[in-house]
Amino acid sequence: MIPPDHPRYRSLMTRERLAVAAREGVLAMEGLTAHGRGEAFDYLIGERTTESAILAERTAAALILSARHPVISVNGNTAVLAAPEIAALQKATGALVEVNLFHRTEERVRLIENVLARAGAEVFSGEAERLLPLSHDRAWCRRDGMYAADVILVPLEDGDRCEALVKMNKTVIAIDLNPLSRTARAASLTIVDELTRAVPAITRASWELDVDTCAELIARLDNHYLLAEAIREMTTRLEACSGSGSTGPAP
Ligand code: PTJ
Repeated sequence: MIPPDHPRYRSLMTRERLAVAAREGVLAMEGLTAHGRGEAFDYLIGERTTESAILAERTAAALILSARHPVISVNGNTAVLAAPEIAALQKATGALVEVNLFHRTEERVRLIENVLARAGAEVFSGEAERLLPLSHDRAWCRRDGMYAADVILVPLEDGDRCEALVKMNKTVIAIDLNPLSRTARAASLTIVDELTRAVPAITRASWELDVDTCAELIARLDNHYLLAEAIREMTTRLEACSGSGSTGPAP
C-alpha cells in the first residue's frame, strides 16, 4: 500500500505499475533496471522538461508531420508507461504504431499490442520478418511498417537498432534520459526528457505547428547542440545542488 501523501507517490506508483506488468509478462524483467537508470538521470535534470528538450520535442513533431511514412516503435516499457499518450500522438500525426522488442516472444508482442489497442491506438500488426541488419530479435519488423519508414520514433531504445536504422538512411528520433547513451549519440534527434512528459509535448506541438515552422525547425536541427545542452543542464544543476547543500528535487 503506497500512501498518496508520500513525497515520491507518483514515482512509487509507477514502479508498482511496472512491477505488476513484469509479473504479467508485458514488461521484460530487464525493463525494470532500464527504468531505474532513467529515473536516476531524471533526477539530474530536476524531473522537469528543460528548454532544450522543448526544442527537441517541437523538432520531433516537425519531423513526424513532414514524414512520408512515420512510425512509432513501441517496446514493453513504453506500452506500460505511456499507451494512452502513444494513442494520442498517433491521432495528432497519423503515424503508424508498431511493436518492436529486444526480449521478443510472440506472446509479449501480442500482450503489448493488446495494451496499446485498449488505450485507443491502432496497431500495425501482422506478419513480421527478420528485416533489420541486427543479430538480435529487434531485427523482426514489418515490411510495410518500420522497414519502409522514413522517420521512426524510438522511445527507450538500446543503441544497436538506432545505429542500424540511421545507416539505413532513416531519420531516428530517440527519447532517452541518458544523453551519454549510444542511442542518444547515434540518433538523428534525441529528446532528453522522461517518456510521459516527452510524448504529450510532441503531441501538443503536432497540433500547433504549421508547415513553415516545421521547415524552420528541421533546418535548424543540431543534435550535438541538444545533447550538449542536456549535459550542461545536468552539470549546472549538480553544481547548484553542491553549492547550496541541497540534495535535489525531492526527499
Ligand atoms: O520491451 P523490450 O523487450 O524491447 O525491452 C526494452 C528495454 C527497455 C529493456 C530495452 O530496450 C533496454 O534494455 O533498454 P536500455 O538499453 O536499458 O536503454 C533504455 C534507456 O532508456 C536508458 O538510457 C534509460 O536511461 C532510458 N530510460 C529509461 N526509462 C526512461 C528512459 N528515458 C526516458 N523516459 C523513461 N521513462
